[in-house]
Amino acid sequence: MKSTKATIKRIKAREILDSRGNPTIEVHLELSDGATGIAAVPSGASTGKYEAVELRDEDKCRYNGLGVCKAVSNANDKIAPAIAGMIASEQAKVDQRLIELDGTANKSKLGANAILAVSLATAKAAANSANLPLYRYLGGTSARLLPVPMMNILNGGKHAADSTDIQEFMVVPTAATSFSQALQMGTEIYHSLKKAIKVKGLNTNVGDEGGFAPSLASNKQAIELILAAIDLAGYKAGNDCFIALDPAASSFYNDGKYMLSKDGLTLTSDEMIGYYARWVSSYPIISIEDGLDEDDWSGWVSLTSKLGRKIKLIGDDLYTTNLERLERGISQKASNAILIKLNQVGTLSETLATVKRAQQVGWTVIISHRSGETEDTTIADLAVAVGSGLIKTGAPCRSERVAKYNRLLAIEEELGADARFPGKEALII
Ligand code: 2PG
Ligand code: MG
Repeated sequence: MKSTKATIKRIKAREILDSRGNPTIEVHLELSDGATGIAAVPSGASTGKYEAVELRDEDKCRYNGLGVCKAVSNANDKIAPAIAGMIASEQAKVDQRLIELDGTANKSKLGANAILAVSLATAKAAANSANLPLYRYLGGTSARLLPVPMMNILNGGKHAADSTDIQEFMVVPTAATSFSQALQMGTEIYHSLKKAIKVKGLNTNVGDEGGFAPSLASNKQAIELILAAIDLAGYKAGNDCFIALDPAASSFYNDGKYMLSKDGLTLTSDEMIGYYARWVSSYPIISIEDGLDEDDWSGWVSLTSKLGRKIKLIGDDLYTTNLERLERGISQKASNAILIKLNQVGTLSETLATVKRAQQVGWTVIISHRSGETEDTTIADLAVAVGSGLIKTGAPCRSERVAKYNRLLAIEEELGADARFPGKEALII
């Protein structure tokens, strides 16, 4: 067993590409005992306005201004000397040092991308130093709950051109008794969806998260195609599997109105809630994420009082994994669940604090990828570490999505008989 008192010795950051061909940052971190950790940071398209700052170069001569050379040099030249010699297993101290070094409320000085890459590489190196897989290092001996995958099989909104207003249509295979079986079910439904789309003469190209992105006549048509696909795969919607939605409503909210261009509708907050209520009573929908705009707090409160006992109402852009915003949501009863994205807040410790608080009040926690991803699989381990019971990491298509599913298969195998899977319990509100 290597020493867990190993200290941070070397940091090497570099610019790499994400799944959309945009630059992002990767950090290699080495400890005094030779253990290493590598972490790469993802990037969103439908980003919440309260997210920590993703530092970009804004140099139009490189990658249309999206280069991350500044973040890379911040990691190499400013962060590295400031945390050299710190004990890697003291994650909270390292993260606190990063927060102080940045000194801003939204991590705009050093960049949340630079800070998170170092924060995660530190945890991974410390796990390696302790000879532990990341989920065990972060979650302790009780970490053994595999998540039910919420598989985004039809992409719209900002993740696809001319598909649907609603950004994500997910299938959630709850009748499975293990993660691997759930993955199989969701993947079979994904392949059936391709057939169902083809039969209609529509295109089967995929969007940013690997889900199909046909040009549809309405938002409802997406649900109907998915129900057909579930049936075609030999499963029963509303029994074996359910549908989850992420409208990402901030992206179609304008001047106080929700504009559903595919449906030709311009709705008030109340009307938008009515729209969801009708869908929930007609279809086997178990959750709606970002059903309303990130600043429409009163709308969220009435949405939750109307549908919060039936389905999960998940705040993503609403909370941006931020503890203060979560506290407001808890006190106002603005939702009953939270989406967790490490790069919305910028350090592992802050992310874990938000997860802990949400779990403390009995809210559902869903660990999530971003639409721009890398081969980094940290979120798979994080989901098991915190026992979220749910993960959102795209379609079973494109390696940056599948890498997370494959990592969960490996964790499940490693846990063997100790592995637990929530199945239908993941639906409990
Ligand atoms: C979301 C995410 C991930 P993005 O809205 O939940 O699916 O999208 O990374 O573009 O914010
Ligand atoms: Mg979302």
